[in-house]
Amino acid sequence: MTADLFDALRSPGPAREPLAPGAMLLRGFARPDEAELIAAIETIIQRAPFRRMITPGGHQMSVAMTNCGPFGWVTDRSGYRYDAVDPESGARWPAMPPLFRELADKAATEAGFAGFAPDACLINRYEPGAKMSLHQDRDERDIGAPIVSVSLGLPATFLFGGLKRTDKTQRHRLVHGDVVVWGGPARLAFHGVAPLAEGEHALLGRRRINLTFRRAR
Ligand SMILES: O=C(O)CCC(=O)C(=O)O
Ligand SMILES: [Mn+2]
Repeated sequence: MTADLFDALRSPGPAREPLAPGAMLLRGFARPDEAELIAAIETIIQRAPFRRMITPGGHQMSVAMTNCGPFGWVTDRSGYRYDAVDPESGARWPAMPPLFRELADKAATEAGFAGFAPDACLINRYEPGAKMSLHQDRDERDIGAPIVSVSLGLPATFLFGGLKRTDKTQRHRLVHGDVVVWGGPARLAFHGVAPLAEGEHALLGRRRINLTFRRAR
């Protein structure tokens, strides 16, 4: 028996579902922290409320967004960028709670990317009907770091493709507490979220909230 297999039998750990080389779905990984995560999100959105941003093409996104941490991802008519300041308030984004950082690092480590130190956390709010089209996360200066994506609230269908937009996409149902990590050979994989179905979540109501952790600078 190999040491790895022995370890796996002794401490099964979270349910892991490999999606592709470099990409891993950690089922229920954020569940133990759900109450603290939701409380922290409520505090953040008091200072930096959700808003539906405008794409460079002039379309309003269906997903409402805000950020915490040193840098926040924003889009407007001039393009996509990371900004240390919330353009709505002119103030710095709320600090990233230590729990967020720790959870992101733990999940990255679990997926094989130890030492992840996110400096940006984009917070996405989906209401029924909201979606995110297939895209790559490529506004970060250093793509050596992975992406860690935490799902809370209503379930969603996550689309995960390859390095070309036209590559076939897999569909994965993500539920409250699931975490997806992609990096290394999967770092620039196309991904998106199908239109959110109607529903009511016990803790978050008619919403899905996604935390996307990145190393932006
Ligand atoms: O909501 C999700 O699960 C994915 C979000 C995402 O891909 C992004 O914010 O770039
Ligand atoms: Mn993305």
